[in-house]
Amino acid sequence: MEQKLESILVKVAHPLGVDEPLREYQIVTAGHINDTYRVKFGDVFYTMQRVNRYVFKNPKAIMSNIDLVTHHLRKKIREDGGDPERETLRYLRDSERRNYVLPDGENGDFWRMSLYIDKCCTYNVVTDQKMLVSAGNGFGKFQRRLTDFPADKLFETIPNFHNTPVRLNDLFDAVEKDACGRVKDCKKLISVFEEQRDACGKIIKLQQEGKIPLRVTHNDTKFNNILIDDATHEAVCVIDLDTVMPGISCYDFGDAIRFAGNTAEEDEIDLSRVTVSMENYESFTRGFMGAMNGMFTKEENDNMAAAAIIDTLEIGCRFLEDYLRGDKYFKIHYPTQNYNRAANQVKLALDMIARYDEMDNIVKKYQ
Ligand code: GN1
Ligand code: MG
Repeated sequence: MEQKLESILVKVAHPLGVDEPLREYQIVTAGHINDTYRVKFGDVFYTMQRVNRYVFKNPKAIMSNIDLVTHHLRKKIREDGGDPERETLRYLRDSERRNYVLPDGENGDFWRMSLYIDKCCTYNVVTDQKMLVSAGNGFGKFQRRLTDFPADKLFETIPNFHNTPVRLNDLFDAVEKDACGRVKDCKKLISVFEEQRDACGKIIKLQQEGKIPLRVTHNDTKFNNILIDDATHEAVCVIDLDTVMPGISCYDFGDAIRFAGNTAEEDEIDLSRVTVSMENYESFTRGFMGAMNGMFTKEENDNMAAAAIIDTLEIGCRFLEDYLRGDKYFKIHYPTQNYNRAANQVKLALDMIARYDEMDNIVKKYQ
């Protein structure tokens, strides 16, 4: 084991009341933002994370949100006859009830530690439709259980997180600055964002006009942000609660489709493999809409399919912006990965645009 990291893990665990010896740890590679480790102290497994302070300017606000939301969820899960220790995250606290540790002082690394939920795992690609219906159901239930949560108690941890027009403005600003001289290689992708710019503002405009409600949403509903039970393939627990804040339900649907509806991985380079799987789309829709059980408004239902397209373009735009600015936000494992991710999302969005009617009809079937 690397000495330095090992001693940091011990230093973080100690104030959280974990004094057993550190037996093992593994790096968890899923996720583009935080550093995640699966660790074992004594006989017990935990998840430990170093929160990315470049992305999250106010990590204490995130932990306050998580505290309130998981408390509310635990109550709801209990009422539904579920197991709150398995179906939502439990962060450890220090003697002053803080659910985080700053081992090197206020401005140093920001750590947190949660109980590890065993006998389940996450998937990057969908291997089984049952998992997907259940994941849709899990993300839907997450929203349903938060419908009576007082949203004004939550901090907006990343402003304009799903404000697609603002995201596009940021991209065009990066194009103008061309900090790394990369614009010349991205002309084709940039032109797609220029063409789609107006269409991308549709949902946020409806929300601003009061026609689509703000709800408490997850905002990062990737398929690998829900734990799936090893034996039953049922969704167990929604994880990665960093971006839970007031948002638009359609984007939670759209983001899930962007990831789980893709026939290839998010950074697949062979774009002929990148298409929207209608089978995956329908499975997720069935689970998600079923869990919300008619609670969406007409405007929300009418914009679910459009949100899948807009969200796919939005994330593509963020990957491209990051590539143009020099890969400061999303972790990369090789130099052009953010470019490849952007090209992948654009290809997927164009495929969705061609199949919009089919997607919209599937939502109508389950609304
Ligand atoms: C990031 O950390 P992770 O991998 O769950 C990002 C999401 C993007 C996603 C793209 C805080 O999520 O918004 O949709 O990558 N999270 C943040 O895969 O920016
Ligand atoms: Mg995340």
